[in-house]
Amino acid sequence: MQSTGQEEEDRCNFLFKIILIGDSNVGKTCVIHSFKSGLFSDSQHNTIGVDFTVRTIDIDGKRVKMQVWDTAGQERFRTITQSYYRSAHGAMIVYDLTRRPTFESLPHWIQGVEQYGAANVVFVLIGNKCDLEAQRQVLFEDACTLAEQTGALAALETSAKQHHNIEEAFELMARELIERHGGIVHQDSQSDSPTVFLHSDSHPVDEGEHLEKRSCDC
Ligand SMILES: Nc1nc2c(ncn2[C@@H]2O[C@H](COP(=O)(O)OP(=O)(O)O)[C@@H](O)[C@H]2O)c(=O)[nH]1
Ligand SMILES: [Mg+2]
Repeated sequence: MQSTGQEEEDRCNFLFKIILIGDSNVGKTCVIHSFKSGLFSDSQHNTIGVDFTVRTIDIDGKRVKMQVWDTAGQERFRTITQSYYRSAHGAMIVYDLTRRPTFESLPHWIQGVEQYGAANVVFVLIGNKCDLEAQRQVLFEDACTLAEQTGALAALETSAKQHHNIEEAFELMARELIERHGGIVHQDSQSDSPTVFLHSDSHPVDEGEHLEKRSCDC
């Protein structure tokens, strides 16, 4: 028997709307595609209009539905309609670590989240294309510093192409959102921050010095 959409909805414990923003060609659509299917497609993604993808993940036995929105090209003009930000719980702000100007755009995108998003939107900085190490133009440390200065939850480096750190990025976001929405995700009752497995190239902002200097290992 096929379940109805409503039944499906009822079975999940949390539903979070996540938006991806950042300059054109940083890999936002590929990151979403990688999260959805684990696949990478080199073809152009020129979808017109705003679209979203849904994937339900399991976090410590809780079913968390992640509704992930793609700008679908609006960012080319650096103007995203305000409605895109509306009701977003989390934002992934993506830059291309092989193109410094896309990193320098981050304050612009953060400002958009602050201006149009809800007061408590959680955001992370994502340096994508870490498979292109030889072409790197942005140090991970710089992203960590910016994350700390701007109140981002974390800075992470990903490769949509190699499906590296993609799951971790969404899981990190999901755990923080569960936490903020009253869920109990702690495995370790001694800890006062969510227990999240992190690759060496992710940097939770409030975890202190031992995570400071990291480089991408992909
Ligand atoms: N090497 C590499 N290329 C990527 C990666 N992610 C995306 N790309 C390429 O970057 C280009 C832009 O990707 P796209 O997802 O369309 O960017 P968007 O405009 O931010 O949605 C495409 O040619 C992708 O194939 C990655 O992790 N590594
Ligand atoms: Mg796109």
